[in-house]
Amino acid sequence: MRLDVVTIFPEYLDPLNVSLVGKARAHGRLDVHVHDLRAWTHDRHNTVDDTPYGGGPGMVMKTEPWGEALDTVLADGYEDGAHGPVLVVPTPSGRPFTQELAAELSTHPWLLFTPARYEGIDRRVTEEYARRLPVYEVSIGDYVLAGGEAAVLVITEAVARLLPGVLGNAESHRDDSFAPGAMANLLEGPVYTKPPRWRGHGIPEVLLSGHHGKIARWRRDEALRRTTAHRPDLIERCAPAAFDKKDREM
Ligand code: 6GU
Repeated sequence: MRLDVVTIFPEYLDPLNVSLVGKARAHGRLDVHVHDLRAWTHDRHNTVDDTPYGGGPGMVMKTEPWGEALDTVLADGYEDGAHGPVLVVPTPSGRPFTQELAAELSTHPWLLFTPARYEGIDRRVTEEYARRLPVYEVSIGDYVLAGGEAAVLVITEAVARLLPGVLGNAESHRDDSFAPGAMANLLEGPVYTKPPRWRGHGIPEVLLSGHHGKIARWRRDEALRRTTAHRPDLIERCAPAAFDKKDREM
């Protein structure tokens, strides 16, 4: 998968060299290109923003640098043989980023991110590229960030770990909170490793029983308990058939 990020803070994307995403790059599974938007300005101050039409606080990112930047990045990518780019526009007014959307994005060979600062990018930029490319306007949650760069890191990490060969063990995503399947819509319960006693804390007996059926049931109970406490909205979304008599007695 190819990733391009156009930003006024290229160094904000340095974490893409680290950990799982960094390793995916090193192994050639991810081809990451970070570009400085100011490279496509032509004035002495490398201006990327201006005051909003209609008035109001803050500044709006200008059309021209984004247009030149995106044209150049697209041309370069096509020249490299990439095809099927999609534009991912991080914005608090986008559609919610979910595991499902991460899975959908992970099927595209090329993602182009346009994280904005200030009050966002002049609407005409999205309009223009929506004529040529699928555009996903995406929000990572109900809070406001100072810019979209952190959202690019979040989205990239969620997408990269779904790419074939990146996680190593395909089973690792099977029980993920939000993964499809029997535990769909349940948060993952607690996990433990050695030693068996630490500062007076033991581990649940059942995990030492070797009884796979009992262990699976315990994990499901714990997932249900945690989901009820932290995300009752997810329980509401489960089909009633997902619960048995024992669940209802919990
Ligand atoms: Cl994608 N960008 C910004 N600036 N704030 C956000 C966001 C994105 N998602 C949630 N809040």
